[in-house]
Amino acid sequence: MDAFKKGWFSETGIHCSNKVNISLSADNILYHEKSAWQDILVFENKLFGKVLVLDNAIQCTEKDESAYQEMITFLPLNSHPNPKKVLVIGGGDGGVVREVVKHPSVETVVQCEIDEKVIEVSKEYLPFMAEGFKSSKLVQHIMDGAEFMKNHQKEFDVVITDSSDPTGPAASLFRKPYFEGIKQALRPGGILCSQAESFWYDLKLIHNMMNMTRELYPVVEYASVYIPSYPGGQIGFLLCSTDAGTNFRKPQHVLSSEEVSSLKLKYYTSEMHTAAFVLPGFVKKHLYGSY
Ligand code: SPD
Repeated sequence: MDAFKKGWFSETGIHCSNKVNISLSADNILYHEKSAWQDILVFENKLFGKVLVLDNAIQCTEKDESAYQEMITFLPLNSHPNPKKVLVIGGGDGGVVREVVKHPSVETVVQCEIDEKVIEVSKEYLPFMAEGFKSSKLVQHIMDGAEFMKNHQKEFDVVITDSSDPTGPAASLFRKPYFEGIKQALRPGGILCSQAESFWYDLKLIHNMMNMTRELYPVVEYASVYIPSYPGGQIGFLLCSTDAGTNFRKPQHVLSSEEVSSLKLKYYTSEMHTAAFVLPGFVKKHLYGSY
């Protein structure tokens, strides 16, 4: 694999038009195989810890995964008045399920992951994320989430899409029919949160995602998170609500510092929730039309 040169892993992603390399020293390769769906790599870096890579794109590192998993989970869950049933599409490493099951009002988490191998690899090499799989709240299906939703209408309070990049097995998760499917799967007042890439490299894609979902949902927002191991050091989430009264910037439940600590949250606080919607001027102008 070209990505390994002299002990370094390099992500040369489509985001960066193959003009930027994000490199981490691969100090110890723990696993590298092709599944039926994608290339799966796990290695160790002395600074970032264990690193999961799918099809040459870094998915998570031990050092900063909490930022992604907590925000993609608690932004939608704490924007809903009483989330009881949650659907996670993708998320085979288990980090998002680990966070969803922490939420006190959540009774059931259904997960649809298409690639069983990612779950197996995570259980073996990334137990700090796979721990969510042990929860009795979890019902797991190895299948395409879009197919699953066709037979599960008006069933979920929150749908979370924890996908890899918009190429390969995840490409359809960034298109309008997928967001129409989620709308059907949501109960009244339901909320969706989807991985929506970086404003530094994917502003056009984010703009398209927001425009297509504005035709389906009365409230559509983009929230931003710092993740040093992703290209641009940043990634964002698309949040849509079926309830016109939803204000994503104002969490329904403000967490006390005792709650932040008992939920073992490292990145998410109610302040970070609100701050995630404050965007740089050029991003705000492009996505919302004014500064
Ligand atoms: N560009 C990489 C985006 C990765 C998003 N998926 C992360 C999976 C963490 N559970």
